[in-house]
Amino acid sequence: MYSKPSIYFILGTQNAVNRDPLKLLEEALKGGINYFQLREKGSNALVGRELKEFALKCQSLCRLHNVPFIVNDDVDLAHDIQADGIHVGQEDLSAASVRAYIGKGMTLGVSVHSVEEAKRALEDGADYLGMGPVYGTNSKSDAKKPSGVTKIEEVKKRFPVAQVIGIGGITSYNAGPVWEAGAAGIAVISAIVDAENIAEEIRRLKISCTGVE
Ligand code: 3NM
Repeated sequence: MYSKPSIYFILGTQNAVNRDPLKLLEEALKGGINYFQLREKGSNALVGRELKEFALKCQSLCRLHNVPFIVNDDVDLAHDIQADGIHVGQEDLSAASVRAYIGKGMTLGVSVHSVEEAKRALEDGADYLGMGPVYGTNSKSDAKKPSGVTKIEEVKKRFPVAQVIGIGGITSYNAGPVWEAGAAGIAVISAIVDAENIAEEIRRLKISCTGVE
């Protein structure tokens, strides 16, 4: 499903302080991202009708560029607006119950941190596994200790066909080992949000995979 190298951009209004998140998303779409996840978090997070309106705007932009639109955590919102996918963590609803709710047509991503969690997520019907943090990150307040690419290697060894997306502190400078560990994609927030030239950073993120099977 995930053609390598997939660049998976994650964004919420909290990541776009003093900036227009829709402009950031549009630039990233024009730059060639392959997936987009709306992840609205924190004390100032949009909720209710405002969140839905914002989500619909993100979804329209993604559709224009033919990029799947994935919602983090909020299964009801994803279902309501017919998102292309939903991503859940270990603390959220169980992957099995999410899969039962959304049916087969929607992509299901699950964050995992070990071979055991990966096994359960795959049995529960996950289409891809988010694995991180690979490196240190400032974008997730409750992030676990970075584990480098070791966990990705372990999961790929046990489940060679699993679609793994590495996440956490990844930039075009340090993405190489993540591809080498077998990731099909890398998910980023700050590499794109903080880039001086978003299209150029996306190009470099893709090039960082060149030569890696
Ligand atoms: N999840 P950045 S790390 C959303 O480890 C998220 O599961 C993580 O942002 C995990 O690219 C993370 O700025 C933040 O480090 C990724």
